[in-house]
This record gives sequence, structure tokens and C-alpha cells, in this order.
Amino acid sequence: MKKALITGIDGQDGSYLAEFLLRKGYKVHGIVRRVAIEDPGYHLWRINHILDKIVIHPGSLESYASMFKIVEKVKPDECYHLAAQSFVSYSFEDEFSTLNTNINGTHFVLSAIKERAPKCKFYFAASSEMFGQAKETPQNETTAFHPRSPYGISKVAGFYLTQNYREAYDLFALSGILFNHESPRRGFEFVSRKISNAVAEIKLGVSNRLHLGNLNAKRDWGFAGDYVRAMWLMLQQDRPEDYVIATGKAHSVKEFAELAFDYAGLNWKKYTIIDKMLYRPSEINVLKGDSGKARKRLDWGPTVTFEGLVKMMVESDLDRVKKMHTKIKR
Ligand code: G4F
Repeated sequence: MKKALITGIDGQDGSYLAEFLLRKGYKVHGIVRRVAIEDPGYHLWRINHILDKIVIHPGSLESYASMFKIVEKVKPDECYHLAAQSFVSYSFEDEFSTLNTNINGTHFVLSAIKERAPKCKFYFAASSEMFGQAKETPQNETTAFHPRSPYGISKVAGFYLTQNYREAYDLFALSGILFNHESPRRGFEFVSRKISNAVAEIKLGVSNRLHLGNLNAKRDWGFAGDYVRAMWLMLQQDRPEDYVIATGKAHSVKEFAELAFDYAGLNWKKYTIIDKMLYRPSEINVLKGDSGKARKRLDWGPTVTFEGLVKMMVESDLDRVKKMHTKIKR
């Protein structure tokens, strides 16, 4: 039985990937922060339903010793390094911790694998944020990086660390350059979930306002469940290579909001307030990916459309807020 180790197994992608790998017959190990184990109801809500099928290890990305011990103990066949401070806005507020956690964390995991599990295949969660103010659209594996946030910079560093471990130490190490991917398990700080949650709360009378920043920013939004399949496919290839994963279609934040409110029979203009405080010091206006290489070599493609994704998220939040509200009323 193959062993997989997932850092950040309690996040959106980690939870979908764990389910996917369990279905494939893997023994799944995951790393979470100790605080998450102390309060699993709150922190582990995305993986509560599979906790009896996976092995959880408490660990800190900030500690080499911690990563080393877990890699040595598990000796994984595949390692998916997903854990990071992944909220772009916050990376401007605390540049130092974002760079420390994201760069050192990746370095620690790579180094531990090199020392204790050199045959392990390593996946690094790179990001379309690395392209930033890109010179070309759509972006593919050859597009130059021009990151526009400390988060983007940390991912560029992780990308090159991964490349260097591949070239210098012959590790099967690669990066998936994933464009935005969302789901009902997305964190509430990201704009897609912020909108779907607000729509549900407004529809059910729990709230009456949605504050948003830059409505004109365009992103290439896909469904996270599709994207974890791509991660796995990358590690099943004969050679370690980097891949862009995207839908190839970009939509604005305004379009997302309009569609989400529409599904609930509401007019977005009536409830949305533009808040300049939510603008970023340096924004990326458009990101749109060309995943031609993945489509050809991995036979990968998205199964959920933009419209399908927005509907899925709004329906899920309507259901959740309704249940929560009924509970409170009782
Ligand atoms: O949802 P976002 O915060 O995602 P962002 O910054 O594109 O980053 C996400 O995708 C990356 C690529 O895969 C990941 F690497 C990264 O970790 C993260 O998952 O913001 C999307 C856009 C931005 O242009 C932002 O300025 O929405 C704009 N926006 C407008 N109003 C807002 C808001 N973003 C947030 N979070 N909150 C707002 O109120």
C-alpha cells in the first residue's frame, strides 16, 4: 500500500486530496498544527468525516526538527506540500511571517525528504500568484514571474527551491502552478466564499451588507476537487515536470458577485458596498491560465464550469446557514 504525506491536510485542498487518495487505496498521513488537534471540532471540520481513516501528525512548518521526525517516521512514497500562509491580503500585513513560514517550511520538508526519504515523490503547491503582473495572457509554464505580493514572492522561492532539489539532488520534485480553485470548503477570507456566505446570510435575513474591495480584478476560478486530481496525476508521470492547472477562463469579482446574488434571486447592487480598505497595495488585475500541457500530458481537464462553481457554493452556504439558524432558533 502506497503511503502519502500531506502537509496542510486540514485545508480545502488537503481535505479533497485526502479523500481522493483514500479512494485510490493509499495510506494517508497528514500534518496539522498541534493547536488543531487540541480543538478538532473547530479546526478539523473539513476532515472530521475521515479522521478514523487517516493518520494525523502534529507538526510545525516552522521547525526543521518537527518535519524531519515526521518524514523519518512515515517514510512516504508521495509527499504533497500544501501547507502555507495562503491569504494574499494578509501577506501584506505580516510579510515576515509569510516569508518565514512559506519559504522555510518548503525548505524544511524538501531537506527532510532528501535526508530520510529520497525516493519520495514531492509535490509543491505553487501558485498563479507567481505570475503577478504577467507580460502575457494566458500564462503557461514558460511565462516569466513578476509576483505582486509577499505571498507571491514566497511561492516563487518555493518553486525555485523545488527545482533546485530536483536538479541538484535528483529528487522527483515538481510544482503544480495552480490558478484560483474554490469550493464549499474554501476559507471565509477568500472572495468567492466571502460572497457565497454573504449571499446566504442576506437571503436568510441574517445580514444585509457585503463589503468588497476591487470588483474589477479577474481570476481564473476552478473547482478544488478537480485540481487535487491534477496534483496526483503529476506525481504519476515518468519524469518530474511543472504544470499549470487552470480553466482558461477569467471572470471578474463583480461577475462572481452578480451571479451568486442572482442564484438567490437578489440584486447584488442593493447589498454590495465598495470598501477601499480592502484594496491591496499592489493588485493583480487579470490572471488566466493556459493548462494545455496538463490537458495533453496528464489528460486533465476541469469538470465544473464557473457557473456550476458559483451555484455549488451558494447552494451549500444557503443550506449551512439555514441549518445553523434553525439550530439557534430552537
Ligand atoms: O479570493 P482572493 O483573496 O484570492 P487570490 O488573492 O487571487 O489568491 C488565491 O488564489 C491564488 C492562486 O491560486 C492562491 F495562490 C492564493 O493562496 C489564494 O488561494 O482574491 C481574489 C481577488 C483579488 O484580486 C482581490 O483583490 O478578489 C479581490 N477582492 C475584492 N474584494 C477581494 C475582496 N479579495 C478578498 N479576499 N476579499 C475581498 O473583500
